[in-house]
Amino acid sequence: SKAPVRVAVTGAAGQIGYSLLFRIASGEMLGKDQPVILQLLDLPQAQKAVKGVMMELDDCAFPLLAGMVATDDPNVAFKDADYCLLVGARPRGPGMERADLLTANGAIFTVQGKAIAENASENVKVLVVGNPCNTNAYIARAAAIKVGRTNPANYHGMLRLDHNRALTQLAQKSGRSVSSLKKMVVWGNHSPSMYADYRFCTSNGDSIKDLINDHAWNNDVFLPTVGKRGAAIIEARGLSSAASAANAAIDHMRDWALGSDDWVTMGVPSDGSYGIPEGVVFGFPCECKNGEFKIIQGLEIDEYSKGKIANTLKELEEERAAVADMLK
Ligand code: NAX
Repeated sequence: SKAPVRVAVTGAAGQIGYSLLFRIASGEMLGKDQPVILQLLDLPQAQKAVKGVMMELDDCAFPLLAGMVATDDPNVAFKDADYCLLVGARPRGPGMERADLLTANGAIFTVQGKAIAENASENVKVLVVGNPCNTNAYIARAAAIKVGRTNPANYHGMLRLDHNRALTQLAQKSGRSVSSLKKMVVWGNHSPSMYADYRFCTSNGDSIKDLINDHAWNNDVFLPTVGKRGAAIIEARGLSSAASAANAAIDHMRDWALGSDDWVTMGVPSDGSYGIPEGVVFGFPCECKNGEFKIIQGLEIDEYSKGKIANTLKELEEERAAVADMLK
């Protein structure tokens, strides 16, 4: 049988943690033959709640759960970690400006990026879920680069929830099954500015764009529905998306680790592809194989798409400018 791998999860006492940890421990993320050790980070005041979650994990008697650690120290949480899911973040409080949110999170993610680079496995794969997730991933990566050791390409932000939201909207509109849809992509920031692009999307070889053939629906219904889905969930549930966010994190990590036969949207540090400045953590279409990901190259970007991509990039550039001083 395989040796256990170490999976660090931050914000372990939160809502997403409560959906995520049980699925990781049951083997849905890394495979039904891969034992895992969970290394759970949360704030000091949340340690009691983390203990409660660990009691429930114990009570599942998961065959693949080879150990658990709870801590409020990032150096302990990330020690020898093979996978890090950074879920915990500073939520936007009443009267908090966007810039305050960016700097509050900047402080968290500089510490965590450094702690990962100093303590984790050299091949660690990092996924930031906590918002603003693209810029938080950018910050963690920048802090990690100062340390060295880990691979700067392996600091990702989560766009997969947007990708999955888009797939279901398209399936419902086209009458095709979600499982038949291939080659979806969401460009840019995990925010309402993201550009869910189904120009390349197919269902059993048929073009979804041709099947739907409705530009007004794309612009006036589809994009706003996907972009504002998080707000719609809060409005309906009184709480932000949690199970679907945990599901997307599982999907992202599973495909990255085990491979995928379809395109998947990942927020990855740009290598300059499609004119996105190097290092900006941006939603791109990717393929995954043997534990590696690659940005799909050579897709045609039409005028409408150019405008959408420029718009979401502009927002990310503004976020990057707002945290630049912290990364000096
Ligand atoms: P909760 O408030 O339920 O849980 C957050 C947990 O993180 C708490 O237990 C808190 O104590 C902990 N925490 C805060 N700061 C920490 C730190 N410095 N180190 C370790 N733990 C820390 O939030 P939840 O609903 O679980 O959401 C977590 C994050 O995911 C939020 O930032 C949220 O905005 C973000 N989301 C991201 C999504 C995405 O698609 N990328 C979608 C869902 C979600 O909105």
